[in-house]
Amino acid sequence: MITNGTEIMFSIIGSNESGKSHYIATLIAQLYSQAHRFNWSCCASDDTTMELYDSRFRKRLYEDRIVISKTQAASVMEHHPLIYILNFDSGLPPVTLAFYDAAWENFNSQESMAQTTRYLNESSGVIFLIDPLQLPYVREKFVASGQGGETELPDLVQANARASNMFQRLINVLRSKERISRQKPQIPVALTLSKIDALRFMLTDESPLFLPSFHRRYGCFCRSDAARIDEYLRSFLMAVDRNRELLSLVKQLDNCCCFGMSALGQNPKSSGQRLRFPPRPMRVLDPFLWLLAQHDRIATVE
Ligand SMILES: Nc1nc2c(ncn2[C@@H]2O[C@H](COP(=O)(O)OP(=O)(O)O)[C@@H](O)[C@H]2O)c(=O)[nH]1
Ligand SMILES: [Mg+2]
Repeated sequence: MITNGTEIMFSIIGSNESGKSHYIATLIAQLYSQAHRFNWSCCASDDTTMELYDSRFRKRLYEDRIVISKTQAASVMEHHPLIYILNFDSGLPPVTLAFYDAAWENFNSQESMAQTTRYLNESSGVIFLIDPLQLPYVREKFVASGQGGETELPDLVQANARASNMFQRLINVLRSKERISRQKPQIPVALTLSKIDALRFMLTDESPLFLPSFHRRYGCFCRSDAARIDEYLRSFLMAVDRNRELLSLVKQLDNCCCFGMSALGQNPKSSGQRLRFPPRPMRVLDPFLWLLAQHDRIATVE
């Protein structure tokens, strides 16, 4: 995702099957459906964007109710990003958002990651997606709890695409972008757990992830809501990431906040990749609102 016009750019990065394509699809839908709440308006900037969104994302997810296929999303959209313009009622300068749905292979080495996200170098923020179902401890618990078998889980990614390796690679790319070798990169990074719907079996209903969003209630970015979830997810990672790899990487960043979201609000792996009901996104906007707030584009409340 890239925003310019005012030279603000964001990137979405994550390993294979971490949920990038579905995230982009539902984030764009939310930019429209939540416009009244957040006092912005969103419009597609060109015909290609409208056609691509319609054929690759909207029709599949919302009409045919099947998941977005891998090749489908990546191949075309790497060359034709979806471009939208977000106008704010507040009169703040609009931002242009460009979404590249990159193929996962391209994040498997530092060099190719930097190339694929040509714009990572110019990014003003990163949403880094981690699929919790790819964390070995969560997988074990998922199977042991009788939630489903291995077939209902995402394929395990190769070692070099593991979330922690990819996260380290991202930090290295950001360090070289900021031309620092040891210090912490300053750029805001939203460490975002995807597919939180599938974690319900491990978490209580009182988990802040499943409580109504205060950002939505107030129509702006709510700091205490984000802080609650950040704290909650840090303890969650402490418990499930037994080698503490992810948390130690978080400490290598100057400005990192943890988020959780679900694009679909259901696990299509358990229903042959067909959706049982239309997408019911959960907290998809949270990391995006945080990045907008980091760049003073939306109002913030405590
Ligand atoms: N439970 C659950 N599964 C999801 C969700 N979003 C995606 N998935 C599953 O994860 C798979 C990979 O998602 P995708 O967006 O293609 O990942 P990408 O490779 O990073 O683009 C999909 O085929 C779905 O089975 C979600 O919100 N919840
Ligand atoms: Mg994809």
